[in-house]
Amino acid sequence: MTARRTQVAIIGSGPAGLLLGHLLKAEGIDCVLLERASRDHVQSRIRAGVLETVTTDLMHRLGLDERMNREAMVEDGFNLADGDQMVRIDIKALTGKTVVVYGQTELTRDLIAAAPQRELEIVFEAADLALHGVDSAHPKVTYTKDGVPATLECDFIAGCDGFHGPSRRAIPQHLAREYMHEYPFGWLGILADVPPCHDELIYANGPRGFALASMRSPTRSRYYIQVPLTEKIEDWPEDRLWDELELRFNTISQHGVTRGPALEMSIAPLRSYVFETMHYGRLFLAGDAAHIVPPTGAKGLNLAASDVLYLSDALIAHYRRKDENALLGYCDRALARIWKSERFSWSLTKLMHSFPDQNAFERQMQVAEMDYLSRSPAMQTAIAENYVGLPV
Ligand code: RFL
Ligand code: PHB
Repeated sequence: MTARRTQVAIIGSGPAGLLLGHLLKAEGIDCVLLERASRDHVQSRIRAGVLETVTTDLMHRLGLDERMNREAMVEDGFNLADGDQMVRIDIKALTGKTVVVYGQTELTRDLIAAAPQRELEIVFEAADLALHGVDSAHPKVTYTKDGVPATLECDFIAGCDGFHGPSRRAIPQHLAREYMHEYPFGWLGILADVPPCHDELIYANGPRGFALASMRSPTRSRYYIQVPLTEKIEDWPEDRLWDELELRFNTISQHGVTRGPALEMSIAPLRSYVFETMHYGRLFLAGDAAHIVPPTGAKGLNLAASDVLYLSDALIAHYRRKDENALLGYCDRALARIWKSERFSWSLTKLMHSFPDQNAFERQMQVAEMDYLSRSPAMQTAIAENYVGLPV
């Protein structure tokens, strides 16, 4: 049995946990990250691709932006298509801001690579993790590493362990409220080393359902299509998916779809979820541990970034100035931004997907909204300011 102490025990080394760990360490606050998966597993998960300023600003502030500055692609706009009609949302002209394409995988790698030199300890493969005494003055986390039981005592626990992690369950049900909305489809994604079909992202709706043309670099593409929840990855040989992507994008994209061997293919269900409260005793939740958005609009990782910005501010105020108000205000401050991102992701999902039980009237509502959007700078601005990220 090993036992030791830190100021903040951080559970999970996804973007939320890693960013929080670096932000606290930069202020001299002691913390340890406990991660169930292996380093290789964490570094190879293919997920988000689009970063808002809130996320890139954190990387700048941490001085961990060198590779991102060099490799990220700055996007001045993106496209919404319905059938062959495509509307370009000029986010730069409409908001003065841009987003960047830089994979979550790359961000995670940069944060993990910088951990040793910043003396940020990450315990990978921490098994059987459990939270104790979160409503007491002496919380602790127990886990097993290489078969040896370990205890980490701390002042605070940051639950950054994603949707399936144990932190949220440490909050008594009767003190919390759950909001859940499930969508009747998932996204099938493919990553391949082929040039993107278009210079900017295209979110496309049409009679065959939703599809997204995204990218990671000028030579690496990321595509998604909407699939019924009953479908399995085995139902989708690569050629079937490429055929489908050609049908969706060849008539509307600049360069047409280039096929290539898949580096990764996976199916993710779509859901909207908020867990209120994000604070109980000495436990604070951040990122996917407390909320999920459907990926339409690319908000998930960026919300994790705004949560940990607020949480690190609050912990710094506690340790530097003994100011408890920021910790008490964390949940409300985070939720105000979360609900607006929930709304945007939900409304873009509704506009851009084919719903199995959709009737002719509901389809006409999508057509009318796209037509309105194509003619209304006011509506384009509303979409653009949400896409680049609402103020923090
Ligand atoms: P993560 O990334 O899930 O990290 C949680 C970590 O906790 C660990 N963990 C545990 N550790 C110890 N003990 C336990 N018992 C544990 N249980 C879990 C896990 O192993 C993991 O390492 O949550 P975090 O940090 O809150 O980050 C959230 C983001 O990962 C997520 O919101 C985004 O990926 C969502 N998302 C997107 N977000 C964007 O901002 N832009 C995008 O373009 C975008 N595209 C996407 C996405 C998510 C997708 N999927 C797969 C759901 C596209 C897709 C397809
Ligand atoms: C991605 O490139 O993985 C991506 C981009 C935009 C989204 C979701 C995912 O809205």
